[in-house]
Amino acid sequence: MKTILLLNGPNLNLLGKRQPEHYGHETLADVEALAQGACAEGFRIEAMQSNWEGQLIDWIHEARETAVGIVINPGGLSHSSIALLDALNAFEGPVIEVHISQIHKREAFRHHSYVSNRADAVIAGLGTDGYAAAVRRVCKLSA
Ligand code: CA2
Repeated sequence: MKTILLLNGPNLNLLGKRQPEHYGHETLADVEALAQGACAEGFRIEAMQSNWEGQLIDWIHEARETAVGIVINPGGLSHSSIALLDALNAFEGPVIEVHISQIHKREAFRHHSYVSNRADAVIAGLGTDGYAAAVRRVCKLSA
């Protein structure tokens, strides 16, 4: 079985509980189930969420040995974290960045993502469907 690491960053544990106008009504558990359902045969999802930058970085380091690809919604760290970018640069497989909302239609400070400098694809504005598209892409690239 090949493992895809699904990483969600700060505040995404609140999905479905607040701000539905930006992030919809689905919960993080719904997103993780959606991602698992999008896996091709022979792939599985390992889903993690943290509000801590260093924890996300440690999981990315571990993924160097355990995962074929990473699907990541870095949350607000997208717009601030060079350390997260550096960690992803040390990972060799495909990295797909997902944003539930269309960040380019929102405040100017959300328009730039450091993670996009490493990501093999960036999906924004598809709602939670973006996670399924990202998982399908990793499966295709890692088949
Ligand atoms: O659109 C996205 O997925 C974002 O990555 C979400 C981040 C935001 O900082 C990015 O600019 C775009 C915020 C995640 C916060 O999620 C919440 C969900 C429900 C309630 C409150 C926050």
